[in-house]
Amino acid sequence: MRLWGRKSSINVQKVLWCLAELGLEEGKDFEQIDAGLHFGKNRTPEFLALNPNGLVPTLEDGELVLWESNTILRYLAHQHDPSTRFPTDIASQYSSEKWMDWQLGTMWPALRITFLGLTRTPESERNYEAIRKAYQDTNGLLTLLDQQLANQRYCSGDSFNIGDIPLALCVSRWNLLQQAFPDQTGPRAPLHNIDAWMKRIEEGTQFSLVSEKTLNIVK
Ligand SMILES: N[C@@H](CCC(=O)N[C@@H](CS)C(=O)NCC(=O)O)C(=O)O
Repeated sequence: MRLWGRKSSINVQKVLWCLAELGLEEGKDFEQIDAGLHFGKNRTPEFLALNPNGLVPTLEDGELVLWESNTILRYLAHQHDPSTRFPTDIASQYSSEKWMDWQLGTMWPALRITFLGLTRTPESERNYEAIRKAYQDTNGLLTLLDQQLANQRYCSGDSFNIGDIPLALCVSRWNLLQQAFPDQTGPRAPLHNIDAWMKRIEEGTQFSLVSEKTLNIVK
């Protein structure tokens, strides 16, 4: 397999983390190619032939080419999880799917405004009102996840599932942004079930493999 994408991208991190959970090793089971932002490569004709969006991550597995990070996670779990690291009973699977769609369609679009505004936009061009509002909107959205985690240990039940991967990467950015830019984000909602879930994830999964790369982005 070949994974195109820089390791600082949230969407590439999803895939790297998932590969690690499945016991797949860089250099042995897959190769990773830095692409995107200052690495470039994602607008070349060769890359656009793989992914016409010109975005990372893009995964090649033999003849199959996939893009859309959450779809790549679904594929990897389906195709490369002989030990069933991720629960596959129908209730767990579709609860996990639900949170993955929510992450991509609802939560990240809000937090992305704060993230890009504070980390990728020159200070003179930042819309601080929009940045703060998006952060506060994310506080409200994450309350839904916090409520779910009051009754169960992970997003889809009592076992870690692929849906936890995109959620935890967003929550990690939500935490780090507030720590790095408290005046611009405003307060972080005190969501203790999310805190306990993040601790379980930090201690019981391969999260640390990708989280270091995130620290550098928000500094
Ligand atoms: N919905 C897509 C979004 C992909 C996306 O926006 N990727 C960003 C990085 S997180 C990208 O390629 N940006 C251009 C770049 O890095 O040059 C996914 O989940 O894979």
